[in-house]
Amino acid sequence: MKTKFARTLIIVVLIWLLAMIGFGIHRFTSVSVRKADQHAVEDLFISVSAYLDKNGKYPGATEEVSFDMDLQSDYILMRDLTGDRTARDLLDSEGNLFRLRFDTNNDDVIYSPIDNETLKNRVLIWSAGRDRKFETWRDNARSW
Ligand SMILES: [Ca+2]
Repeated sequence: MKTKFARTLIIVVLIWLLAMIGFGIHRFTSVSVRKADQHAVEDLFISVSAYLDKNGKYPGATEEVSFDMDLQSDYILMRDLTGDRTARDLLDSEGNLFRLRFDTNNDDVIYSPIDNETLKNRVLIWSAGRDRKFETWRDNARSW
């Protein structure tokens, strides 16, 4: 009876250990930034910067405002950016829109969405990452 209990206990512990190892591997692989999303962020950053240089205003930003605007890579922004009336939402590999923050009050400072520190950027772009959460940053692609 005692050995049967010990054997059962060993099996339960082994299953638990294997589950923890599996969970650890899953965690390890899920924190890295997807290369495709990082490339998409960089391409979008280049497109927005080129649009800004050419037009003297940010895509999707209607007029000068006293605050920095947050936008998403939806079809409205992509239509404005590309000039293509059939433009579609730009999605990351998890199906989420990218987020963009523009220095639309033109003070050469943007507040970081990570920690609210001031950054000397005109454009910030980021993704939600593999976990589809914008507030968890280890897996998010970003432009800065
Ligand atoms: Ca995330």
